[in-house]
Amino acid sequence: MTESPTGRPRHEFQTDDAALWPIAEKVLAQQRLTADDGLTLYRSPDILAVGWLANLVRERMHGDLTYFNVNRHINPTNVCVATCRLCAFARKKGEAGTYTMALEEAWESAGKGYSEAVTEFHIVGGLHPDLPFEYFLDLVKGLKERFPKVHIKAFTMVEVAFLAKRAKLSIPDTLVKMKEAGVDSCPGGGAEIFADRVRHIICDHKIDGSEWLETAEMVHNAGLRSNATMLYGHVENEEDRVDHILKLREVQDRTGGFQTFIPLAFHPENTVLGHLPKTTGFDDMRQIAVGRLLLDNFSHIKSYWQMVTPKMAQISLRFGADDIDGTVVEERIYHEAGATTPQGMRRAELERLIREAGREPVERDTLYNRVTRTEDTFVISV
Ligand code: V47
Repeated sequence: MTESPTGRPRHEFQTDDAALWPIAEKVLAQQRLTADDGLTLYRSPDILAVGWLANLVRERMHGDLTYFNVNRHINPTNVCVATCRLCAFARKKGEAGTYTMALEEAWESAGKGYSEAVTEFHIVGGLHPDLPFEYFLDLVKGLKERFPKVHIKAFTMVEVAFLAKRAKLSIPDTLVKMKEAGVDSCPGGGAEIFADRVRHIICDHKIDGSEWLETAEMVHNAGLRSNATMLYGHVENEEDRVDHILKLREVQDRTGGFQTFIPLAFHPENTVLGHLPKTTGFDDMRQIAVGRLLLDNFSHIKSYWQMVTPKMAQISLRFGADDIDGTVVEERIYHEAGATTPQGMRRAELERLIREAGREPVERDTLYNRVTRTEDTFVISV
């Protein structure tokens, strides 16, 4: 029997899968895992042992603390020049069902969730062929003017690279303008899977994996933090997943600018890949655990409840996750692709999910500072 980082007694590591023993030794000695270790973790039949190891690391880093935030999603347009087979959200210009928010409309819709005093606007949208760069800068400026305390997490690496091209600016110059307008950090989308073979199938015509990683590095060098995602459960294999995670780890070694890793479970409905099966609970939990174990230089692993369901997000808090994202008023991208989860959740419900998993809820802002609430506002302790 040993003592866990939370002070509770813990039984020793147990498994019938001999291949996990050398990995367990490394994890206990806090040594870095290799690509081969990653493959072993993906292939092990003993999911509970893999989860035990990831939980050990999670508790070593965070004890019982489990983060969530109060945020609102804004998707300014679904018009997109890319033709990603993975996506059910985007439409071609002129197609039925397209929308583009007028700036006033976007600012007004942002205010709708304000009764719970959101601390973050999460802004992700299509690559619109005609909207000028100024539209996006004005969108952000207008939000900052109206909601100066709210952190603006806007534009994935794919959008940053696209807007730079449209504005005929370098990426660093584009980032300067975004920061001046009020962008505080960037979300982690668009990473998908970095391997070219997979990217050609699921998201051809988008920046390639190296460009995504280079853009992230430029974002970090510009003094902005960003997140990292991985879309799994489509045509990728275990080697592709390990390759993706280790490429993120390499960038993080250089910049330290990633805040959290978010595995995104593929939702096939209404996409060109609609014939593919949905991910299973085992795969979702394993993905969280392998992410936690390989990404020794990432502080946080987020289990995005919208993607894996609130119930699985709760279980994931014992498989390596220390964050379940936020209230997420009002999600569109996964709901177009068949997600059956609610489009938002109240703060109290998130806290209950976390408490019932035996963890301690901590409301955070986007940069993982603790948020304290009074009646209708919030205070951030840095
Ligand atoms: O890049 C699109 C994914 C991403 C589907 O940084 C799909 O905190 C599953 O950036 N099934 C955009 N996934 C969302 C994003 C994000 C989400 C949550 C948290 C954060 C963060 C960022 O959504 C895309 C793509 O990988 N996506 N379609 C689909 N059918």
